[in-house]
Amino acid sequence: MVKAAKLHLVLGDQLSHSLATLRDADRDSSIILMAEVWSEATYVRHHKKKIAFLFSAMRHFAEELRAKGFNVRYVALDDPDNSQSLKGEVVRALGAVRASSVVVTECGEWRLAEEMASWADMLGIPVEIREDDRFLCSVQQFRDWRKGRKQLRMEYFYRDMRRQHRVLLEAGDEPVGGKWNYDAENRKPPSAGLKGPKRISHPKDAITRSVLALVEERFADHMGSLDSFHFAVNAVEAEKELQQFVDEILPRFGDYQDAMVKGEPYLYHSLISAYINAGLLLPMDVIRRAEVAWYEGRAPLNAVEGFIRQVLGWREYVRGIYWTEMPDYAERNHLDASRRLPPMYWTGKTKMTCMAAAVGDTIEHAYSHHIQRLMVTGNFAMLAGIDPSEVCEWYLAVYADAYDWVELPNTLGMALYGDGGVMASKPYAASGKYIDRMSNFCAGCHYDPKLTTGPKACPFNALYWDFLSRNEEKLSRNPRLANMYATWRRMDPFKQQTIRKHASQVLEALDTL
Ligand code: FAD
Ligand code: DLZ
Ligand code: SF4
Repeated sequence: MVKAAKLHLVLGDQLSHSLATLRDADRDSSIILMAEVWSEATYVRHHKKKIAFLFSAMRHFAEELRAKGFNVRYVALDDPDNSQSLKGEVVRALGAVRASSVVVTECGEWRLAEEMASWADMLGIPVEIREDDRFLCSVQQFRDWRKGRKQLRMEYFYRDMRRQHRVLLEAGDEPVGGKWNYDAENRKPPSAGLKGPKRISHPKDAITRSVLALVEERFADHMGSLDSFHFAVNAVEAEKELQQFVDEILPRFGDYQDAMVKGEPYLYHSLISAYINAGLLLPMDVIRRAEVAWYEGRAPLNAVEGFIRQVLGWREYVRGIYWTEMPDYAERNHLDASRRLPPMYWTGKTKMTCMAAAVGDTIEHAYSHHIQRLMVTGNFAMLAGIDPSEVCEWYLAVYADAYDWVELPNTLGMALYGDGGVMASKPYAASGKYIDRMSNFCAGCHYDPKLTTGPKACPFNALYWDFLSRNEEKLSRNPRLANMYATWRRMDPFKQQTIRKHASQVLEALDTL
């Protein structure tokens, strides 16, 4: 039996050489364990591209560790002895090597964190769970930050993070340019013919090709296709994408952050979420690269500040919300929504051009950008009163960047208002008018964004008023919705009734819209 000082477990979304788990890994006596397991690959029916990306990135990371001289025990999904669970693989590894303890970095999902907390008793040896210092705000720091605050607002958290990490700051504690937030200059509707730049692609090496074959064979019934697999699968490739973003794309990130264009899934977004979340890029590196682009005059402040706010602000904020609100957060359903998720979310087959585009991009790329997630698929699910647990399961399965810590607050809290206002100060509810303004979807749609009732009416319109009306008790005291409720109340009662009747027909026909 080999004698190992410690067994260092690296999870699939922990592919960073600076990971706390590896801090004291020793080339002579440590064993580094990585395992592809059925339990992690199927706790939701992950998109095929998400599984392929992660398995290929895991295998590349294991090779890099071996090249650095570490002893890596890598268990592939089709290894005949694979127990197909992380716990089972830790037990099996400890049967093969005599380690005195297990070391792991805190994971990103409550279900696994709970399981890992019981490993020490089960194994009879210490299991050291280290803080994940790739994040810029620890869970304890976030807990301290929110203590005593009646209302949580990302903007104040973000300013504190800017001060703490000295990002886009003048010599004192003042923001560069005099303002903390340049959103007023962002978010333009798409100009005619707007197209995003061509993205770099990466050659598929032997590791990726063999993972693609494995995923095709074992996960045939999962959503999505493996055609034109375009993901970076190691840090060098992810860095190339970041470089292209900073050099060519970032300057227009702010302007078109909220724009949506048919056939242009990426526009000016960075596409780095899957890489940061899996550990191939580190958030602070990404932030500093964008910051330097502004200091060197290569990107305007509205774009750079807007981008940094997403990574330093929103990303850290949602993680803090997740760990300080769980476990009951996942069960919340403030608006008592209970409808089933319509099949269009899985097939993309619908006459609604905006939904077909958002779901179609998702099926093809395991990606759609923030506004499609929030204002199209999320908005529709909220207006239609779809059960949050079904919506959250969908988002967790279909995006390559999805892990519970980031998906849940964004979906349940931001998109569905299922947490009653912890994440968002008001529901992000919008009618077809918003989608028409921010996209080119409506021009070619079967439905008409200007109509609220009748067979050609945009389904978002009647659903929007119906949503406000049926949730009046819970929402009408929100000052940010006062204007909308005033408009609704001023409406002729017959018109109100006609709209609500049409909304109930739309809800009855959800499967065939
Ligand atoms: P960009 O638009 O280029 O933004 C830059 C980076 O900022 C992103 O890569 C990401 O790291 C960070 N970021 C931006 N917004 C957020 C946010 N709201 N929360 C956390 N990080 C943010 N993001 C995920 O990483 N995983 C998810 O599972 C996820 N689920 C979402 C579900 C819903 C309903 C909504 C509305 C948003 C969700 N987001 C999620 C946030 C956001 O949509 C994605 O991070 C973004 O679309 C990823 O694309 P990008 O890398 O091109 O981002
Ligand atoms: C998402 C995922 C998948 C699909 N497969 C694995 C796997 O086989 N092995 C592994 O260690 N991790 C995998 N992951 C990522 C984990 O689900 C992730 O570490 C936890 O959900 C915690 O964030
Ligand atoms: Fe979507 Fe309505 Fe516009 Fe059609 S008309 S694309 S359903 S917003």
